[in-house]
Amino acid sequence: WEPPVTRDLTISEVRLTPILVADPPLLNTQGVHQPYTPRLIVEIVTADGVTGLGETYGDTGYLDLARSLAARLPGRSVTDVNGMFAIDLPVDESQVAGAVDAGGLRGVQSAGKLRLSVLSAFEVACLDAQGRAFGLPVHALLGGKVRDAVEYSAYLFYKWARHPAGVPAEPDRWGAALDPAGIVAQARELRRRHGFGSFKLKGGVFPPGEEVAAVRALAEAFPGHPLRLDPNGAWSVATSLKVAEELGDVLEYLEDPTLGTPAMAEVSAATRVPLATNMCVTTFGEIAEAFTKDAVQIVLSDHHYWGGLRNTRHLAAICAAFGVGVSMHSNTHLGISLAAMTHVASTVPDLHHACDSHYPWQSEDVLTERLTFTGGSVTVSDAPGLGVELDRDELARLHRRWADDDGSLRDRDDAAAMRAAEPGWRTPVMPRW
Ligand code: GKR
Ligand code: MG
Repeated sequence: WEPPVTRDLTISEVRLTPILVADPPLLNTQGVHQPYTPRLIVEIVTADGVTGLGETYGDTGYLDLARSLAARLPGRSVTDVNGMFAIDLPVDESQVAGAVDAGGLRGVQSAGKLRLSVLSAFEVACLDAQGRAFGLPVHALLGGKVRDAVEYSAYLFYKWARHPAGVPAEPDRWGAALDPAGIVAQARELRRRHGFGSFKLKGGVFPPGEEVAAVRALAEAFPGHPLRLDPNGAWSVATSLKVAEELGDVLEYLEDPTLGTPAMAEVSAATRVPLATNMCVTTFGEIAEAFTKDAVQIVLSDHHYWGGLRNTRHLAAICAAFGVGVSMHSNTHLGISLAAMTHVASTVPDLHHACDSHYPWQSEDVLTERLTFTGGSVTVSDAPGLGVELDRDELARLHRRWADDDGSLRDRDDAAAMRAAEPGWRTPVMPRW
């Protein structure tokens, strides 16, 4: 018998690196993506020199809170994740206001959700560090994978060919997609590059009839493939029901057709099209009302604001108990988050819908090697930790971009980006249609 190798898992240092990442002019109901979007890269270093990686939103409110949390961690262990979640981390209202992004596309913002969105990156970094120290993949730390690959859907966006004139941006190789033919061409290209077998269209951009026509065109181009439409709550109950009626034969589900649990429940009661959400069920506290009213049939987790990978599994267990489906949606993210999503998704038994990912839209990443989709899926890594490595030169370059910014891009603001093209643009009052 030989004694096991003991490691010192005490946190010696936490590094926070805010970055700005290139983003194409993708349209949503609030406006358009800015040419660069903020993300925060978290590194947790142990006394033994093992470094764990995490990623979350980089907007100022998140960054401020991450700084307070980082200061409290040295001396604690990377295995004490529950203890980290119990740290008293006061959030003030100005931080909450600073963290509201894109008019609430991540649901209602609150101090609790802001706190969890920050903690999630630290949880992922702790799990990555543990995995590297023990030689185990993150999925093993979560109880083990039940599948070897996680399926993602193509995330289709209406988009302009370029950011508005005069706005500095990286070159865009995708071209415009502003009508059914453009959306089908985009879907074909995403399928050609990554093999996706299901398609989600971000709606709420054009009058519903035009978006119905785009989904019909997708159904014709890809017969039998699962299709979803997500207007981020831009429609009234009546409009939602009309769209459900018109697309009922081709939709896998409608995602957040209307805003708020009571309105979603009204739609749900009057259609057989399943409803999914990443807007009305975004915290544990919102589950009871939504499930008892049968407002949604599928909850789309986002490990960032649900508070990490363990909470995502907790959510999946609650959904399973209520016969509600679970899957994942995404916000603009890089490879650390895609790896984290893939690890946790690989451990959830009842994952019956492909997750979605913005990753194909991100031309930049902070990894030495990008993650790839094969046949629309990401292979679950069995390497220690998340199985990804940081490219320090790229991290430094994207951080310099953040440091050089005058502050206008450090908080995502899709409405402000839209005003560069349409000076009178205001965040629309919902429902828009
Ligand atoms: O990136 O424009 C976008 C999306 O609208 C994103 O912000 C949403 O949070 O993709 C998300 C969704 O599924 O609602
Ligand atoms: Mg959504």
